[in-house]
Amino acid sequence: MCGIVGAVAQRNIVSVLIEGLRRLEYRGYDSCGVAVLAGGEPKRARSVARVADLDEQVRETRLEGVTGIAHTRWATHGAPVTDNAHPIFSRNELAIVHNGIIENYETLRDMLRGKGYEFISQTDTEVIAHLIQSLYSGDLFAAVREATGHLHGAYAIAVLHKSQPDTVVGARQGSPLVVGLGEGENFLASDALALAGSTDRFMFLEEGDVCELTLEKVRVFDRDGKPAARDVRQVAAYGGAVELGPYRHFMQKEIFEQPRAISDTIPQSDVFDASLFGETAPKAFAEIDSLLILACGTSYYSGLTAKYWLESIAKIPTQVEIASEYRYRDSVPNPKSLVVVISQSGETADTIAALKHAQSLGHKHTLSVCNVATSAMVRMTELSFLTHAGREIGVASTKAFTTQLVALFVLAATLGKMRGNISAKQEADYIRQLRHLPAALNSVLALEPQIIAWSEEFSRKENALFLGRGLHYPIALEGALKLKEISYIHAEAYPAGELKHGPLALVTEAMPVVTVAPNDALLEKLKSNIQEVRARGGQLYVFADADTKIVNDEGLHVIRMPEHYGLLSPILHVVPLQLLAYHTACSRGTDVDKPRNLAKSVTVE
Ligand code: HGA
Repeated sequence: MCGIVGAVAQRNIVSVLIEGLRRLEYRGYDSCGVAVLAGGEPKRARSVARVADLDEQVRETRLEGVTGIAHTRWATHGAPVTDNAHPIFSRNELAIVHNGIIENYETLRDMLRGKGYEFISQTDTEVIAHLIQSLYSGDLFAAVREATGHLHGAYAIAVLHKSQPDTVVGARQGSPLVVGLGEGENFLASDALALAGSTDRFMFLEEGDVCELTLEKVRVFDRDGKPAARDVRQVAAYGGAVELGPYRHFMQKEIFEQPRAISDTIPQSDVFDASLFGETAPKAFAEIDSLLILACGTSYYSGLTAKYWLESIAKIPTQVEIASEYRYRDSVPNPKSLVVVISQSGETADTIAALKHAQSLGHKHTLSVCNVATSAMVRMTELSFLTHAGREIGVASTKAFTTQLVALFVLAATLGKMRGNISAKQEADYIRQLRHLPAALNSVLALEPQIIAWSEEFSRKENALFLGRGLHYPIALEGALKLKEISYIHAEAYPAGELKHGPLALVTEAMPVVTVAPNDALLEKLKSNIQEVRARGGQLYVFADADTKIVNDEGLHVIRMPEHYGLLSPILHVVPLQLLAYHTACSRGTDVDKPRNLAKSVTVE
């Protein structure tokens, strides 16, 4: 989603700002812009196309300056048109970029209109610009601190003012912001990644912080308005371009990277040890009596899969909840419940807010499963388990999902062992199966040509049903989500037993029914569900384990998966669904890596 880059330097900073935006591009955006102080005035360029177009504009117009801010916008308030693109100006004196949503913008807008401020854009951001300008009397840092006291909602901002040519002021509340420290120059960004190449020394701002960057100095005030010292951390943020190699899209590359990503995520240790989750994990895990998993989207589905593992392997009651629902409902907190938050980026606004909510309700032990070591989420939880998926560029998550599954399986096995529910032999078997997963995945990836043949059919459909049972129901959900996200085909997933309670009414020849059919205890039940669909003329597309004896027949198309992989089977069964969504989207000619209306890290509510 939105990205922020800012800099104060003694050299023309425009190329650094544009390069920073390029590094944040993969997150998804619909417009972008840059502003610098040039000749004592803020000057800007904005584009509703790509950062490459913005780059062309700044070259053509020779936009140059030593102090500047830049932004990629994912519109929340106001269409993605030039007038709404950031930087937003106030009276040609102040420029601001903003990530987040200001909830009381209507009240503030009325108040500021009353003071004579004219609103050019439809954004909520413009109220922040005019508010700071209205409070400005020669000290931008002070004006921003005062302004933040009036804002409700979430924001990370970077601001500059024509009267203070060597200053950029930032503030954060609910959206991430980091300060990058240079030699005689300083930077601001919504993600350290944006500044790779410019610095590797960072200060991660905390909630409510306001900072002032000048050439030689960075000052931070905390939410109580007191000067605050924030640790400086050395972070080697890899910002190099990720190569596409022989692949057509990043999503395809990331699907094929899963064997490597999974092998990097599987712990080296030959035993399941609580300390894999953090120093205090052995004590924390001994104190808990249940789990509460909070996540959104694909991460929510990895949580749903984990519930089956946690309850069957560790015999520990587990509740899984969509983060944006949990945070706004009355719940009954159990301080002995371990709160597990799952997010690829560790910046997902809804999940972070749900975590804070759980903490405020008295939940003591928290664990994040995340792909970014420096993320807000990892910093906020007592315990963490890092997935090693590597950078995921495609908006539709693939390798982040399967590595989350590995992490959550390790959690279930670790808790199972601590609670005396798995034997030493069982533990050794699980470790062996985990180690063999990359090879098993390679044989699933080899099914790609058969899946391509199916995708031709799918690309002509407008609806699809996905069925799974038990442990594979969340995999059906994930398969339907993938298809929706990138091919724009309407897809819904059901536990197969639910078919006769409603969705069977939709089944006709025109409705493909994708079925995940592992050879597990529910196979016979699933076979009956398959017959129910066939009896109504439905077209079934079944991913069946080799040993299920489900074979091609009229109305029944089968791709044979390898032998059944026990409890880890969901990690294999999701892969052909990713490939099916991918190739269907390619046949339909959609923008696979950047599907319409979606963004990579969902940093707004
Ligand atoms: N609300 C602002 C910024 C949106 C944002 O942070 N998106 O990720 C706008 O709509 O311009």
